[in-house]
Amino acid sequence: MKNQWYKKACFYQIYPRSFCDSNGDGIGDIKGIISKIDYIASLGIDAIWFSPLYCSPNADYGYDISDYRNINPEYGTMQDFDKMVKLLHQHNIKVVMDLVVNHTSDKHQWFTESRKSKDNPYRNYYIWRDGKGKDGKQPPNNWTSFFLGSAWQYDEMTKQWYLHLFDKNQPDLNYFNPRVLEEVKDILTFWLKKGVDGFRCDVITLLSKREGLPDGKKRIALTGKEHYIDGPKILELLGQLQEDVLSKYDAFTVGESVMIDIPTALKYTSGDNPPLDTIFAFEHMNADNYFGVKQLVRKFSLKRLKNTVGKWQDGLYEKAWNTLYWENHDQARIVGRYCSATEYREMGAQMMGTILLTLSGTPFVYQGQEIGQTSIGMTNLDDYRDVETYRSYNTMKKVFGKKGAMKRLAYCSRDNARTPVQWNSGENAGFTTGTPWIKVNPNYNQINVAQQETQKTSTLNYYRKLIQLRKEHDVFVFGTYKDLLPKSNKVWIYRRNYNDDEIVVFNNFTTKPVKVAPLKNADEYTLLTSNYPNSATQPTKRKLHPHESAVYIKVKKD
Ligand code: ISL
Ligand code: CA
Repeated sequence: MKNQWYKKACFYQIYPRSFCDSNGDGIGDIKGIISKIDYIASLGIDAIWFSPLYCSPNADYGYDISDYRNINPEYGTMQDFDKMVKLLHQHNIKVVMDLVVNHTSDKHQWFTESRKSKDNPYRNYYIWRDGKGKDGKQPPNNWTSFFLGSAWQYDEMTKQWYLHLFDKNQPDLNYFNPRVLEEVKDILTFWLKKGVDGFRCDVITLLSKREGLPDGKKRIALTGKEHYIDGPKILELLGQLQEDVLSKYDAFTVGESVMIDIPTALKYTSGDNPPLDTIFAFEHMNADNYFGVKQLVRKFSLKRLKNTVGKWQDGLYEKAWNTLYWENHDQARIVGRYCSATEYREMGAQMMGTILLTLSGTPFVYQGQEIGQTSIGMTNLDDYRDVETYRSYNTMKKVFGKKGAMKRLAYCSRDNARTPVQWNSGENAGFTTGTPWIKVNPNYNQINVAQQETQKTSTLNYYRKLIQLRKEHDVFVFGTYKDLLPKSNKVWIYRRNYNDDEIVVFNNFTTKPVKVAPLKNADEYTLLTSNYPNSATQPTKRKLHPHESAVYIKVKKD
């Protein structure tokens, strides 16, 4: 029987480049992480997902891997890594690695070999095709990249095109070739033998492309997606990884699953030996855009968010296991998206934390979220570092003009999440003594760890409290979910039941007081926690404060 430790666990995500720099080169590193282990442990989290630490030319900062078995020298050595894992394990913190195997870097030896000639032994590790048109100068099909533009790159050397669903420096691996999966098994085994506890599997549902690579239906974004999202052989590939490697180590997996619906999620995560333990779904991150395209910014709607979250809470309940997240290295900070970044900023950050930690699924807290860091919203194009940001800017400026494009970047660029962790009010927020690789958010004087350590009511201490409560009350983890006011676009009030336990969570998404009706038998409940010092002690008729969150628990009679 598999050990399902992850169900009761709370995760922390570290994006190493921006966490803490130990040697003044402006780049976060493993020694920096080691120096913060006591802090990480003090959060009460049980596991860490590390964004890639492997060797990478940094076209996509680690999501383009040139060596799967070594640590990026910018981050340290394998000895540093081993030491970090040992220390984390001593603190009972599990280590989950990023597994990026839809593509490699174009500097990976497999690819530098592959492109040399059509009969190179590595040719078939990637997806090469002849172009269309008289001289073969048109891409083989109409698929577009996640980073916009064609998903094909022409290579002079052999006069063929290779597929890249992401940047042109990230050629897609060819899973039509069974050798490739064998290589992945070896990579997994290598890290599992070192003692890591599992993998966050990057864009894992894209591995299997449809035979013949047919043209896709034309769309605003991701033309071709029906031919590789949840593709024909994907479950078989994942099944093999489970059977031959992962199950032998009882390793945990969470699969990043772009654009899948609930029935598809269930195929991956339900049943006795599911291909994945759990997935990251995306739908709930689209409450402020049109068609799931983040650049098509739209006013946030609480109703949209609640509908989506509710659907997933119910859809997976007792069938499969869910994850919960608001932030990661690909999302702008949640403060400023789903709650106000100006008025009642801290209350909003805490409200989003309350919801994250009182729903069903495994919560993931992204570095800096626990202090309510906000998006930087840079206005100068040169200050951006992210490849996706540049590619999306180039497309957007044609549609929205330069100004419109910059405005959208400021709102949704991935670099919003990649500014350094704000440790204190010293130079560069205490992240580095050198020049940071990406700008520090200038608000570090108001928002930083050191200051929040000293305040009882800080967002940091609020997260700690909620993480602790989740451990103490199984109803937080395993309870049913019911939205008590699904039609409201102002408040989110839900009830959760598990055995004889019950909690009711109140959240005001507006920055104004909102009147709420009393719960039936309000006097049977008591306040467990809230983000205001003066929340009502029982869920009676009253006004919720701006961005107030209050968790009530039903008192047991005996
Ligand atoms: O961030 C996105 C665009 O806003 C997403 O479409 C993102 O590209 C998608 O979620 C896949 O993300 C993962 O794979 C990418 C990498 O750039 C992301 O950082 C990673 O999380 C390619 O490896
Ligand atoms: Ca460094």
